[in-house]
Amino acid sequence: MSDKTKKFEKYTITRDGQLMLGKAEQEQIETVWDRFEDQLPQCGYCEMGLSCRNCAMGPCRVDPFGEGPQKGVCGADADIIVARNFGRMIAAGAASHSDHGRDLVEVLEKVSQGKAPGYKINDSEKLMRVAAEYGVATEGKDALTVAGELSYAMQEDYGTRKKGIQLISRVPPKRLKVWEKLGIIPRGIDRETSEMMHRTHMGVDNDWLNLLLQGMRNALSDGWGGSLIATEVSDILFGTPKPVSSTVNIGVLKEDHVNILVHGHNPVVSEMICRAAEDNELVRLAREKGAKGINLAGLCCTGNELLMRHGVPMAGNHLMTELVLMTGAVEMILVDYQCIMPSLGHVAKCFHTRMISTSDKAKFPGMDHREFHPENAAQLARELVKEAVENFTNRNPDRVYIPVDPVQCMAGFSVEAILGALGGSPAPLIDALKAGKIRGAAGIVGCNNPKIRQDYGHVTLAKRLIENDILVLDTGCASVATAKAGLKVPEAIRLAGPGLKEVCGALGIPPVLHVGSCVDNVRIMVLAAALANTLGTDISDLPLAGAAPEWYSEKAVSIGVYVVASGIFTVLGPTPPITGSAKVVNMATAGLNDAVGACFAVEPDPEKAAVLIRRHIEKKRKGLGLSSIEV
Ligand code: SF4
Ligand code: MSK
Repeated sequence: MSDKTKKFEKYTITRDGQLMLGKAEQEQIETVWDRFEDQLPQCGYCEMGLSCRNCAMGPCRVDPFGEGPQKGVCGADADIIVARNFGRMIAAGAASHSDHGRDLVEVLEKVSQGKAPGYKINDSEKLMRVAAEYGVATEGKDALTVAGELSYAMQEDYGTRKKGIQLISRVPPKRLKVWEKLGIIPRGIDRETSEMMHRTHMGVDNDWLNLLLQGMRNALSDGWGGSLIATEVSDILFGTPKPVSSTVNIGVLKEDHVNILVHGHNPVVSEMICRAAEDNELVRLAREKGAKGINLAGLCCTGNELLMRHGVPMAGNHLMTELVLMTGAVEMILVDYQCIMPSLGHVAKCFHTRMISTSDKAKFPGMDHREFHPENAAQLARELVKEAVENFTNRNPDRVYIPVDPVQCMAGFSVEAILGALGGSPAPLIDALKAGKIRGAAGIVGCNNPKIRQDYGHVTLAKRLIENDILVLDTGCASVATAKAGLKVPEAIRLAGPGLKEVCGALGIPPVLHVGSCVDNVRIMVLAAALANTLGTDISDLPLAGAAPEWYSEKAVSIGVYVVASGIFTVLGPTPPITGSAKVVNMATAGLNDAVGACFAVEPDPEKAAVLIRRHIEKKRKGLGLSSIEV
């Protein structure tokens, strides 16, 4: 099949992706790329953010060439419409992360009440630390009592009447002053999203700049609120990640095993499946059915959560989720929520794979719905793994196609693990930055998007940065891309510049560190804040940058905005739908510099994006009085 796969090189740089696209074509199974091509040309008004359907007087659109209408029926012009649309994207993204966080807090509460059999406190040291941040008295109290009080305090944070959410206490004082001056200190987590939706209703906020300010406050309620809570509570319940070795790509599936995949974002379900897949009785049953055992693997971010904490292999990122089904070797995929294409149930019907949805918030066509709650999760996970095992006998061995070998990778770089590798404090990292061995650090985050050749943006950018002595920290689908490309093993230092090679070599770590899932972008923010606090400076003064080379989701918009509002320059691959307003574009790509000390750039070519990031990092080095080079 390999010679026939040449034409798929324009879709993906991955060998497994190309080969599986060949199988899809052979079996005439539609993929995300087919549907993308069917949509072309996509609506130009929508691409520019110039269409509005916020009320029933519309839908309306503004003509970007100045020939057609310049205002919607209500009188909203291009600037208002673009800013409103962008604000709603942020609200949706912030809501998604924050609601994910809330689900974890509710599990923490049930654990404290003894109503969540199978779940427990895994990191009580972190529990006590975070509880103290929330003002929960911990002395003389047992972990469950503290967990109950912390969960209450966190739930309060969602609707707090205080002037700011709790965890902005981690933000450097200089940054807080910036937010204070702009009036964008995030108040309650739910409040900011709710207010964003209110302001974008017809006839409310019709000042594009005021809308953008609320957009930043809303995104900050995600980054320093909902997402941060999601990460911290996941660590408390399931353990704070430590460096771990594993494997990645479609080759992690095993022909002679029952293969079960988890997909989505929230570890509440996948952790239970992980435990059930190790159940001796179920492994024995798998052997009785003719398999050698049970093989659990991940997809997207719930996979990242399991990879980070348990070294569970990773089958693929966003655009691999349909293709993995075409191996014909998957007995069951369990999904929770976010980034799960509604097409998956239909693709699965072409094979014996059973698709299971698990959240009351996320039902899908072609999937069986089996709802997880903290009370029933352990039991239900066992039942479902048993059903997956029983499904093994329905597999057609003649259709099994797992054409590649897996690639080794290392994951598990939480802030605690990074500081641990550095001997307990950021000081060695700061020394390496000062000495110029490491020029700076960049976070590469976000998704795949069929508009960009799959993984090309992530991998090319990461390679260019590490070869120029810039440490890369990545999350989400970006982290899976660089892992597949072999950048997440200590030996990858051969691709790094001399300084980064020396530092990573001495520590035995890869030059591209896997920091976690989408919500775990906050780990990068927390590390940046810790660096700034140690240096007594602001995050925006540090030689740091962010990039989302293949982003697609509203969550990525919220992430990008809270990263920039926190002071980190960020380069986007795909253009956000704001080009219909010159004012909004100018503000996002330049004006924000004056307001928050950072801005966005848009550059779909990762080679050029790398140059932008290197230039920015050298500029920041110069500002700190460190050696800098001309880029
Ligand atoms: Fe049209 Fe204004 Fe209604 Fe939007 S809010 S659909 S621009 S009338
Ligand atoms: S899964 S948000 S496609 S990173 Fe987090 Fe990947 Fe983007 Fe979803």
